[in-house]
Amino acid sequence: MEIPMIDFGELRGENRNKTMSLLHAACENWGFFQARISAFSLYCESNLGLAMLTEEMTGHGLTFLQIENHGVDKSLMEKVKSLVKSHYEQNLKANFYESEIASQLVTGRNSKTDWETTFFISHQPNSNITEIPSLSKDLCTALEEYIAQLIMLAEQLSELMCENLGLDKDHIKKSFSGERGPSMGTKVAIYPQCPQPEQVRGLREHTDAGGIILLLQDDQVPGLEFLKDGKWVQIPPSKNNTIFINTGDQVEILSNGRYKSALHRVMAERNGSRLSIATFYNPASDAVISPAPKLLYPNQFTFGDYLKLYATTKFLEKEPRFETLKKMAGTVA
Ligand SMILES: O=C(O)CCC(=O)C(=O)O
Ligand SMILES: [Fe+2]
Repeated sequence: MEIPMIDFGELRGENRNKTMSLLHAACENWGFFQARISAFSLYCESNLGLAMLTEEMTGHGLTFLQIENHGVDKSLMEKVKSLVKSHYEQNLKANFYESEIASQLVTGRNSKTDWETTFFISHQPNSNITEIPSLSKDLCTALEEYIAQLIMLAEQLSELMCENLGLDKDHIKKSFSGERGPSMGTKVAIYPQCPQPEQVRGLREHTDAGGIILLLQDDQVPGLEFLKDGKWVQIPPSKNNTIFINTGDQVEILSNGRYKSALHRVMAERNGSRLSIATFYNPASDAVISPAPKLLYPNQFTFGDYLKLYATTKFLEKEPRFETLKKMAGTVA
């Protein structure tokens, strides 16, 4: 099965409508897709992004030209992946294989554990990156640069989803904002090579609690699977410059069920350790979530009132009739 691929470069120019339709269909029918992006497409699409990018570049001594170059993004991703792998080898691997999770594998009592080793970085509203034990300065810097780009991508995606849903383009962002804006965080994970993968899952099946999830995953070792039409679909390792994206429970609620959060899991693997860096664009903990009023059917009207309206609109489209009913809500007798 071919996983939908959204090319962000196509969001400018003549293929925009086609790409927007592809994105909408991926959100409605799959709940996940892959994105081909470049720093250039991010920079072109979003004014906000441009401001942040400039700030970020200035902060890290990058020049404008380098960021415009498609290759920079790719090499940053490669750098992040390779530094995370060394960090695992040096700081996490030995502990993992000595841990209770690993020792329980022998006794076959693993149904309630996940064969993974992780750390979580929060970015917004507050960063905790300096508190994470043993992160090298290089890894810290690379992660911060990478994440700054992902924040732009997440916001851009939230706007595109709003546009496809017929909402104001900042609807998701506003809904996810508590006092201090949406929450963003990154889970850095390695699923260590597993001698008995049939005994345990890398990560048991679940849907994600939050909003939009952007995943940079291993380019060699597979493991991620999504449920689609009752069947588990294997997501192949990500080659080149692709990011894998899925939507969580809050997007399902906000979109009134249009964009469903899909069930997924990570299989443990016998042949190699799998890297995954998942960035979450989530509501703040004090954000109040509800389905977008525009996406709700009219409610609380009498059928008698409906019929009165119907009498004059029977041969017209039903959608404007529904909108009129919503405006009448509370005013009907
Ligand atoms: O590691 C992955 O590929 C997926 C991780 C995931 O589903 C999660 O952390 O919620
Ligand atoms: Fe997940």
